[in-house]
Amino acid sequence: MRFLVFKKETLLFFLAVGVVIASISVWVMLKAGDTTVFNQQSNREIREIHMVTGEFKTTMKDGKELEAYRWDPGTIFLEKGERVHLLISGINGEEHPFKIEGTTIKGTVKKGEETSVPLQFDKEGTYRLICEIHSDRSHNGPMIAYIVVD
Ligand SMILES: [Cu+2]
Repeated sequence: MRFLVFKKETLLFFLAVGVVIASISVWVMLKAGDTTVFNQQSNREIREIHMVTGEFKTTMKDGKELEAYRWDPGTIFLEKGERVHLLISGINGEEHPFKIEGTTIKGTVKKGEETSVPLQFDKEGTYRLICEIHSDRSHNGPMIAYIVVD
């Protein structure tokens, strides 16, 4: 009875072919992985949240007028790490210079214009969007919106 015997050169050839096939397989799997990640990111659109500047106004019995500027909606919710474009439309009030507490985000919303504010938070928490000239009751506010990140 004879066993199948290969020459040393033949064995080396098969070994080399095996290594090449394994390498190509690994490369294809990695490329497929890359593509999947890429598609997930590009298919995931940046969510838009729309906000307006509004105004509450009333006249008291003694004729005195009260008014408060507001961001509307007054609370928005984001997931941690989520990318959002906050689009603020200036309706009431000539302009509203704002900042977002705990960040370097600043800007101004002007009447008749839309201000785009890109948002992405790495930490959970409640961040206040504050109008710097209508920050409290004595300045026709409080014009504060709450950005809740969880
Ligand atoms: Cu304001």
